[in-house]
Amino acid sequence: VMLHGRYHEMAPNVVPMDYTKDPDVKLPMQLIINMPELKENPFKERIVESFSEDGEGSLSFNDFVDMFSVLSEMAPRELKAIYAFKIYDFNTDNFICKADLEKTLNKLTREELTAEEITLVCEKVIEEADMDGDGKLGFADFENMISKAPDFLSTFHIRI
Ligand SMILES: [Ca+2]
Ligand SMILES: [Ca+2]
Repeated sequence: VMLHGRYHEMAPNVVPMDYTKDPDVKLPMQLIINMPELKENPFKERIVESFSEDGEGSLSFNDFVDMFSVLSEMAPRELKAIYAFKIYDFNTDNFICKADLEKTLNKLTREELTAEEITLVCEKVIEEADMDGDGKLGFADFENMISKAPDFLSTFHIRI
């Protein structure tokens, strides 16, 4: 109920109060990423994109509810891990490679590290987490990584 209110208030002229008829309404990414809960999140565009069923970043009310349930502090860690993996996999090849991890770290550290520092950290993280030795992180490697470095999940907790 509260989420419907939030969804409605972003575009009162577009979002009906009555959802019993399942209206075909979507709100553009631009509106969603400006919500106070997301505005400061360095991954906001990636987060919204990964919940957008049409893949273009627009969210139906259902997508919107899914997004908040994964981001909520009550969501199971495993579920957050699945989405974090998806979000950090910038080139969507189902692996976190060195380039994905560099982008991730740049965002997580808000570009406070030098390029050399980022490269060093990435190499170290991959070396430690890469259990099958293929030089990139599959989902099992990724879970291994976040068990050692829970900060990788911290950006996926928001209060609503
Ligand atoms: Ca990738
Ligand atoms: Ca691997």
